[in-house]
Amino acid sequence: MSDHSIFAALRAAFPADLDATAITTADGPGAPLHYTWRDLDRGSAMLANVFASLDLPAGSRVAVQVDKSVEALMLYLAVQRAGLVYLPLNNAYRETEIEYFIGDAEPAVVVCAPQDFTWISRLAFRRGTKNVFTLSADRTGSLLERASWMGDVHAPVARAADDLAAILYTSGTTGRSKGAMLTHGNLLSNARVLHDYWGWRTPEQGGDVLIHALPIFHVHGLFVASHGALLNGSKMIWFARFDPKAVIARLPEATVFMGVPTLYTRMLAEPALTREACARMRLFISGSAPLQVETFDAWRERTGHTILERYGMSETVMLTSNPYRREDGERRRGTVGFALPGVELRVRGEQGQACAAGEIGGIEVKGPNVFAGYWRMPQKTKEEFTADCWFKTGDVGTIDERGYVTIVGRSKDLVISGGYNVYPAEVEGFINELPGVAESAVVGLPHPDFGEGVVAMVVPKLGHTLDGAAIAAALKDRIAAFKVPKRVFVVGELPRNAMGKVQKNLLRAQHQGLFGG
Ligand code: MLC
Ligand code: AMP
Repeated sequence: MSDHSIFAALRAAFPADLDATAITTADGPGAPLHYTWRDLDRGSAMLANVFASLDLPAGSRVAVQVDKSVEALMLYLAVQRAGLVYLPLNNAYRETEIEYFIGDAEPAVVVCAPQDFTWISRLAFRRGTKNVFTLSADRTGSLLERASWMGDVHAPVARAADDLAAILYTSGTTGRSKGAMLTHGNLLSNARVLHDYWGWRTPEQGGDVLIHALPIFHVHGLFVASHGALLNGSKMIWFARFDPKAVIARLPEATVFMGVPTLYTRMLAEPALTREACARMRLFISGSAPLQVETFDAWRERTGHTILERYGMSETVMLTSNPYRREDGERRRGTVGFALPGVELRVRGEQGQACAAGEIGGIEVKGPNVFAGYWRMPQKTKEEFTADCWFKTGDVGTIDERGYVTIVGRSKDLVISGGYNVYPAEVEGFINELPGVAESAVVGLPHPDFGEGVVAMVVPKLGHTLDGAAIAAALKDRIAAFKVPKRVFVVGELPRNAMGKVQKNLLRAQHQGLFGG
């Protein structure tokens, strides 16, 4: 069997000089800290030896909800090195959300922040998880304590292309959250394609330095950004939190930056963002949410750089990208570029018929990057693929004659706020459980900072009085704060069509200018 392990590929790309700096922290406890490539190798080996010492069955899941740190990245590498399955969890998730993920994925190991140990270990042990460790951003916690007793040599476990590497939970338009199963083949093929397509530079070409300012529990920060730099043996300037002023101050040392649109609009609000600050930069990449054409234009005007917008999702990693090289075409604003090499993308009408160039339809994809299915949901998986095995993305768009893909909307009822996905059905479910609530409707409205802002309309039960702010406060205890509506309106009834379906388009139109977006 040839080895398709994502870890092996990343490790093979480490530079010959293992004592060169791989990562410098820009914030967080003790910053600046300098980690060499040898540190990444030894650290991931020691952590992988912790897993080896636990004698875990093949395919065991390691669920991780911790603050961003270089050690958290090493933990990810260690899970891959040990041939286990990584399950990253957004650190905004609350108890109800975590309980579901742990119950569904049945991880053998859970790693959490020390301050969450009491409640997470309680629910993990109840669900049969035997090992719960802690990891803090200040490099304390039981995981590193255990690792410090371990040897720093570990033979990476070989993996086949279709072996599972990670499970990423994505909420659904209806029902429960689904765990998208990504294989080593998915991650590796995508990382290699992006490495080539975005022209990562060899040391002879001057090399690259990535500013990493995204969370590492979703595709964008974990795979696209981290794999990108590691697979090129490139240094990262590591931000645990995005701070526009601090990031701009480090641009002169960097060549590549990746962000969701909110990061770009927040940097544009800083006078320090100038051509001079960006003089050494080679590439700015945006994704995870639509980049407004105003942002694209303002960025070009201010910095002289044309943002490269790309499109992807948890189930598929990256699907399309605007061209990097001039000879491949221009970076066209408002589009997400071409299907990446090896990715097939088509647009289909509601009856499954092919759409002509420029005609709007559902975006369907195929390729080595497309996931292996939803964890323990064969029926759901089947529904999301066409009979001829194309994955239905739930995004709606067009392809023009040249092959540029434009996303015009979503068939899935999804709000993307600051690059985080919020499924209205999930939030409505939580609202409807609150006392005195008859029903609710959640929509996304244009928001100048987050792109879309979550808003709820709530109908009280007969004889009950409700308060919008109190509803938002009650939700904060139950769901991640980014999902909590920024505004809650108490209304007499919801507009419905003849079929009884809530007309969310009317609600959106009615409140369009709420955030001044
Ligand atoms: C934070 N808040 C948000 C929010 N982020 N509200 C709505 N949407 C968001 N995205 C709220 C918090 O709950 C809190 O509310 C308040 O804002 C301040 O929190 P904070 O933590 O200080 O916020 P901040 O650090 O400013 O975070 C904003 C952000 C962050 C834009 C930097 O959201 C972020 O890093 N987004 C990136 C998401 C990402 O990586 N997506 C990739 C998904 S992968 P309160 O009420 O408590 O004050 C994917 C596939 C692909 O989609 O194609 O890439
Ligand atoms: P997630 O499930 O968190 O991976 O989010 C994936 C979704 O984000 C996609 O299905 C798209 O709806 C959206 N998305 C990602 N990149 C872009 C982009 N560049 N433009 C518009 N939407 C995007």
